[in-house]
Amino acid sequence: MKRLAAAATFLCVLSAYAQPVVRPQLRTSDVAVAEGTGGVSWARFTATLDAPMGRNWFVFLSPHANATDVVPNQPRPIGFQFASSQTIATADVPLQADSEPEPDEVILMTFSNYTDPNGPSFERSEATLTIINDDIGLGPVDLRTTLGAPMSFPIDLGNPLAAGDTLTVTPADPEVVTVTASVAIGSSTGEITLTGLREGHTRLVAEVIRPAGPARGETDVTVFQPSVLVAMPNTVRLRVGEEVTTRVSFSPAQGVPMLIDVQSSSTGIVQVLPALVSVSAGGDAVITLRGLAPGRTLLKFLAHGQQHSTVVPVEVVPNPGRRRSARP
Ligand SMILES: [Ca+2]
Ligand SMILES: [Ca+2]
Repeated sequence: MKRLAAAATFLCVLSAYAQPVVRPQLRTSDVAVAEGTGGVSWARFTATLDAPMGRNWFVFLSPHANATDVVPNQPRPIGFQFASSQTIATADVPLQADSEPEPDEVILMTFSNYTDPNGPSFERSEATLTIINDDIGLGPVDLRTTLGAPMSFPIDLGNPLAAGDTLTVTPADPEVVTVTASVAIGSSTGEITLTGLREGHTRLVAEVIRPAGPARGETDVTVFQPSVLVAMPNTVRLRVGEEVTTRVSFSPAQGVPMLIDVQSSSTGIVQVLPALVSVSAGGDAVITLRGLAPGRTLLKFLAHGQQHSTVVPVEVVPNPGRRRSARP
């Protein structure tokens, strides 16, 4: 019996040497994706095993703690799920797909259990995710400019402009505005200058074509005729206690509502209601004046954010009816 047992042990040891345990090897590649714009976008890693694991097996793929563009606190873990006979699996990383221009982000993604002796052997312990900026900032969201007057505003590319990059800024309708862009090589910010060629509306599109991927930004531009403030009537005469209305508008009309301040040089002679009015798009605003005491004053109408103003002389005369009624 002893001999038989010894022979069996010898055969087992021999068998173990003859069939060494071979762990499958896991391979994965680095990934580079454009960030995306609006909600959440996804970066997909693919991992391959050179042989099936023979059992279900999962490995986490975790972004480095400093990663800013990976959506945190996901309900489902990020990683590779291999079924028993499976040799290829994918892991999707959720990205914050915002519209902010920002530099490309390089994130180290680490396998959670790459030292597990019961898992596969890992070709490497981490992979790199590069999130490529796809956003350009173009100053205000809605630009308004006066016909013929050059206007400048900032442009932000997110990444420094490289010599091999191509920056273009083009209007959808080249008959409405002419545009020049100025960003120095090695800088991420610069200036755009546009000049209104005719009244109208167009969309401005900025694009940087880089070897790693394009970035894009858009804004709306509206070109107006130079306009002046017009008050009707342009002189006012009223009695003490009397109320009259005056109207103010832009000529030519502006395409958006505009705020107008109304100031009186003597608040004791005439009361102005209201002192701040909004001129509707393409329309006018109504101001009520009430005579307080006999005298002369000047009403000044001032447009917010523009150089336009106009002045209306006002005369308040005594009210004979009131004088009579005041006598016994
Ligand atoms: Ca984006
Ligand atoms: Ca962004």
